Amino acid sequence: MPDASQPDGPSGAVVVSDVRAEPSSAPAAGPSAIVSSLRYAAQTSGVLRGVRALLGVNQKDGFDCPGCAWPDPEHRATFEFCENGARAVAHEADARKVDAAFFERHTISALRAESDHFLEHQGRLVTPAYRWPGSDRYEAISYDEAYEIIATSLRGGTSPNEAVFYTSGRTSNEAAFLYQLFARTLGTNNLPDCSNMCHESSGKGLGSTIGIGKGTVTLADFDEADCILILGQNPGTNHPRMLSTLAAAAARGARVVSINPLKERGLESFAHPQTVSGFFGVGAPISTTYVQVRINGDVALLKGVMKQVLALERDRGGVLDRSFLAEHTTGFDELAASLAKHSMSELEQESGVSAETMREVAEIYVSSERVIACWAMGITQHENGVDNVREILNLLLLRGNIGRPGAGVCPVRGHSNVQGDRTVGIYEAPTEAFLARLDAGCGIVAPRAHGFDSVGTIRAMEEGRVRFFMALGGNFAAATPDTERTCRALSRVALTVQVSTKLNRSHLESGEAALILPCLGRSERDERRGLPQFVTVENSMGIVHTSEGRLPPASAILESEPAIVASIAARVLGHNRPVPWKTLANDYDHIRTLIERSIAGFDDYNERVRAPGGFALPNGPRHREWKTATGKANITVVPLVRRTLAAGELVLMTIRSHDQFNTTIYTLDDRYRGIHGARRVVFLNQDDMTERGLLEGQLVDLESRFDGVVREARGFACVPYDIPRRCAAAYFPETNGLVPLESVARESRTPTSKSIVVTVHPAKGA
Ligand SMILES: Nc1nc2c(c(=O)[nH]1)N[C@H]1C(S)=C(S)[C@@H](COP(=O)(O)OP(=O)(O)OC[C@H]3O[C@@H](n4cnc5c(=O)[nH]c(N)nc54)[C@H](O)[C@@H]3O)O[C@H]1N2
Ligand SMILES: Nc1nc2c(c(=O)[nH]1)N[C@H]1C(S)=C(S)[C@@H](COP(=O)(O)OP(=O)(O)OC[C@H]3O[C@@H](n4cnc5c(=O)[nH]c(N)nc54)[C@H](O)[C@@H]3O)O[C@H]1N2
Ligand SMILES: [Mo]
Repeated sequence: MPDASQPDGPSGAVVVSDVRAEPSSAPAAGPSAIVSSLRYAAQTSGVLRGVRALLGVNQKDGFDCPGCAWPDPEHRATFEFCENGARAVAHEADARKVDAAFFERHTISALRAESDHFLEHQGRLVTPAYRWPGSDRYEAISYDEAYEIIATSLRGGTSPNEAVFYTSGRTSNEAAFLYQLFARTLGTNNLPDCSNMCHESSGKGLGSTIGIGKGTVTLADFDEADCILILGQNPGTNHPRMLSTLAAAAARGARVVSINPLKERGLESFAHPQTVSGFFGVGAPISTTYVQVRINGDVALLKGVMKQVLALERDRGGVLDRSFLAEHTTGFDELAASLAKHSMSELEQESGVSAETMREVAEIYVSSERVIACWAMGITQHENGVDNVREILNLLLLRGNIGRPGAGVCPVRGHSNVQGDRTVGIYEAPTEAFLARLDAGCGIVAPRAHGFDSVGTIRAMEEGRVRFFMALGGNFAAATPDTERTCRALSRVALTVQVSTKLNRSHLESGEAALILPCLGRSERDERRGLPQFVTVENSMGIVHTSEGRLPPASAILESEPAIVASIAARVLGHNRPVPWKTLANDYDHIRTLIERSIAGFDDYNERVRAPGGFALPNGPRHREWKTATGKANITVVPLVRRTLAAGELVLMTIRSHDQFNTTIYTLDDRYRGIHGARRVVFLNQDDMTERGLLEGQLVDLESRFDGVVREARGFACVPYDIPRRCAAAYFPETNGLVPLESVARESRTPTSKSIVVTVHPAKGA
């Protein structure tokens, strides 16, 4: 029976759902959050295994929480976990198994009809499996047989650039390093990753302005900041541990300014589960100012705020950090001249924010000695995502808010090791300096031609230019844009290989032949020849630390990711070409020694990473060293973003619910936004609904139009919500089919998942 929580069934039938939307008035986190995560743990992994798993998260000798990349505080409470981290761990500790018998019972076409939620809840993958070309089933095979199938495919007729190696950001430094070394020795830079769809715009924007594609702050800076700006991020759901940091800052009087089209519960108030007041659900206010910008109105808003800052400088003087601007930056005069060309009313119109509010934010900004700016997907996933980042930098640079305590930039990463993967070489466009050092460290000559990014991979698949596709984690078919087209593109690939912990859409929407390689999860004990191993990861603030699983593996046969990559590389390239793969995989210290030799910043890796808390990678801007072409921090003039909507059109942002981790759907609820039991919902402004004659709960179809092509997503229940006019929101990945493959950010080529122009129509057949 189709309902609003399920994907369109083959019939496309639609029925009115019982979706309830009562925005929660309770503060984020707090006791109900803990109860809810423990309930989930008990359901999926059995109480004991679940609680043991939770206790191992983010302890000094435990494993890194796979939930997000927010760093751990120095002094950890015994229960330093958040609801969503707990859920991620419990989900991995699932006691159910997807084994040989499972694949005998289920055909691929039957599994295809199931929801993503169903697939992920079948249990842990515990057997390698192969689907022959033309077959409707996976068959259990051994790892060894799987490696032979891969080697045959890569040795026979696939040229290196017809092979693509995708990575999702949960992969450890050790596995990622071996993986890119394998790809580059084979002869390709086809190393797309989830970053291409995530913080690529941050990397490009930061790299071109301050010379490093990463943030500049550490956790300690949050204790000193007077003002924290949070743009396009929903930490209550996506980085819950960040709320403790924000609540502490707000409690000591720091100003927290949230810039978001939605009033997100977690940003409004927060109850810390570890404190008594938190336990009784008394919420501490977090945001002192909440600016409800319209979707993609951030450039206009920031220009307005900067105009006000310059006006304050004219009125009062002493507002700008003149000596910093002179010594450390370029481009200030051009910025000031360009701001003078825009009128405040124009900026009000494009941002949807009043001049008074911009003035208020400017006042807060100039009266704060130390300012940090944080952001996430609401900033990066727009056509002008890179410019958004540059505009944030412009504001900070005006008052020298980089390279001193309590100030700086903080792009809050998503996957727990997505930043580390990039550091150790998962990148389709590596620099010459990176490759030269890798060549010297590993005795190879890496290819110089840049490879495919995520969107480029799909285009190449469509054109028949990809014969082999391997994914180290992730869910490529569901996480990428233009779902139907992407699935068709994937089906043209001769062999697709997924290294995974759980069943997902990418196992079903695969190449002509397909392999599933199950692997150990991060929470599990990883022993090589009887010796326990740990891996290392880099958090959002450039700190590299250890992660060591404690739980017994879901199955004794499961291989680790580094071992799987090493085995494949040895089989394809030869045992010692260019490095002794098996020796490396048998003792991860050897991998780290090789990383130290091959990548800048990892001196004494094995020693330093064993120190409590790990070590920080070099970060020039922290010391006001700018590795840019000008040798300075670059202030840039970015074009004003003007919204051009035709009559009836809305801008749709695709966002995460509270109970999902990317394409992994834990439950069908989104508690803080008051949604229960449904995911196919669209949040709309009441006036936009009235204008269209739409009622609460009514089913609608969404249409996006791009270059003359119409894309459709059917059967979404309308939810009136506090969102600016002509803005709409719905969940990812259900709406990925609406995101045109060609609609990407300039420079970063990140899909524009937060600004899709759509129209809304009463559902066909409802
Ligand atoms: N529980 C959980 N944790 C996660 C994840 C998860 O799925 N679940 N995913 C992980 C990953 S990979 C990532 S990248 C992060 C994502 O973390 P977020 O970026 O917080 O995730 P989104 O749900 O995409 O939320 C985007 C936010 O930006 C706002 N927004 C959208 N468009 C605009 C805009 O134009 N301007 C402004 N100012 N705001 C806008 C939305 O209202 C929303 O609050 O979370 C990580 N952590
Ligand atoms: N419309 C829209 N699309 C988006 C986004 C959006 O906001 N809107 N966000 C984008 C963003 S920010 C990101 S990061 C991407 C995410 O893209 P991906 O990283 O590709 O997707 P995930 O859903 O995180 O991957 C989940 C799968 O990873 C596997 N997995 C989990 N743990 C492990 C492990 O330890 N090892 C291995 N080998 N596998 C594991 C499981 O099988 C699980 O099914 O999606 C992007 N797509
Ligand atoms: Mo992400």
